[in-house]
Amino acid sequence: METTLIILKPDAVQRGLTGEIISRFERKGLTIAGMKLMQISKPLAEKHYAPHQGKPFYPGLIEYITAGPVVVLAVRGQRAIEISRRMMGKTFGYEAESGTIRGDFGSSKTYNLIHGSDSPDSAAFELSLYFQKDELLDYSRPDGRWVFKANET
Ligand code: 3AN
Repeated sequence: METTLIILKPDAVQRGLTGEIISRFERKGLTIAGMKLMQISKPLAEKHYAPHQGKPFYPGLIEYITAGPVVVLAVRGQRAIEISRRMMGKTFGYEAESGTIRGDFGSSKTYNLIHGSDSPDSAAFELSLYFQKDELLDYSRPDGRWVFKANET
């Protein structure tokens, strides 16, 4: 079982797309283990995007992610990291395939609607940035046994 950090970025909130996007994770069968509406501070954004420091797009990235409220989610399930990345689509909306979140709703190189952790290590680090341990709830969905078959490899 994996838990991944998803952020519905300021453009997703401002464009009224949060319900649509959260609904996609729910319908995929993943479990929402944590969720909050918040404004990301500059220091928090700098911690999150430390690996991108020094890149030409870094200042714009910090400005964008701190520009307005975001919805932060902890999404849980078998292969949750890989599944979420596929659901998001390629980084830029104009390259992302239709059927993905960015492909269906994004056209920009900057405003790409959603962040999702790209590995187990980054998921653990990013979850620790945005959630206290007691904000992640451990429960299972009653339909879960029809989403993931027991002992499926
Ligand atoms: P992804 O979000 O698809 O994992 P990363 O991790 O490569 O993409 O980059 C992190 C964020 O940095 C992206 N979400 C995007 O907002 C921004 N970004 C990455 N590359 C560029 C670029 N060449 N120009 C502008 N923004 C970029």
